[in-house]
Amino acid sequence: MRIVVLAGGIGGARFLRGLKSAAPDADITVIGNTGDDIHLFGLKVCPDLDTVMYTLGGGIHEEQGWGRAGETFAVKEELAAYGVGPEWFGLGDRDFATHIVRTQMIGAGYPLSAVTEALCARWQPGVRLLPMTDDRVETHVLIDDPEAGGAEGAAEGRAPRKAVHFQEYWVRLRASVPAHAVIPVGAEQAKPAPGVLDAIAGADVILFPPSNPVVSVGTILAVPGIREAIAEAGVPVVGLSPIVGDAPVRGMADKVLAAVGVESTAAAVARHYGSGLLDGWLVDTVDAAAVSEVEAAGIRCRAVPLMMTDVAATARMATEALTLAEEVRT
Ligand code: FO1
Repeated sequence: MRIVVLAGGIGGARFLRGLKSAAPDADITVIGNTGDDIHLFGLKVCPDLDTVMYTLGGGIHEEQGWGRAGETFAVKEELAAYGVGPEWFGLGDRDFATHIVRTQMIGAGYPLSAVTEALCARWQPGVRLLPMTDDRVETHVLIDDPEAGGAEGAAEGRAPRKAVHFQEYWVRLRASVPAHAVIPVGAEQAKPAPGVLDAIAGADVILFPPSNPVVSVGTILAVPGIREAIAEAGVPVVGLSPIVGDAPVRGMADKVLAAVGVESTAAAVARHYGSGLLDGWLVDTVDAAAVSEVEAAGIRCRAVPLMMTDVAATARMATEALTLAEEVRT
């Protein structure tokens, strides 16, 4: 069975670990979000690609869900000693090696897809990991400009706003201020990476894991051609809600959902994707009341446990998603 998964960071990577366990013989292609990418210290950092690669390759810092296990921070400390920032983004020594290899290969003319394939040759994640595009896309978030009157100024609607890089919004600001817009800068000019459209066209099933529907799955869908390819693939598309009991299981999906006018509920996210894209949607058992609302939107829905407490629980979720896919397959 050929499965295509649109994955963001931590939630997507953890789901993939369960999917591999539930479908060990499946041919899994992951289309990874690159909108979180950031250029620091002259290096290109790809958080979501690295989280998938490290998690499935066995190198992840398990509690954090990002970065490498067994990290040291000598380089980060030396950079700080030189007064070279930013200090708010925790890059470890082992992780730096990944960004050095990536940046060196890109500098030699290799596209990000080839670089990702080369890095995965070491990590053997057991899936084909494709960046959504080889072109540069970086998500920015529009916030109230704290230097210009901040939130109270905004109350009168007069404070100017400014765009900050997604990583600054999420890591430095801890998503603590309202996001007025989320802009995947460069998405309109981006092209799907080699292999992406072929993988979608050749899929038997397409899954949206419990990744952030705006800044992860949403960013992948913003690359021209990808949303259309999925809608026209003619195979079941099944998603798993990242929102459980009206709150994101992890991260700050509610902050960016508000930015795009979507309420933080399992049903609202399904409607946000739409029945033109989704054939099936899994909500957690605490959201069982949402099933009828989702079905009314033309999307088959089932309530099952969605907490990825361990690989076995996640494998059960993946099995439920694949089962629902077979039910909706016309
Ligand atoms: N997340 C944090 O909350 N704090 C960090 O210092 C941090 C550093 C970091 C370094 C490399 C990397 O690949 C990811 C990192 N992340 C950090 C996570 C990252 O912000 C998110 O994983 C994704 O961008 C969103 O899924």
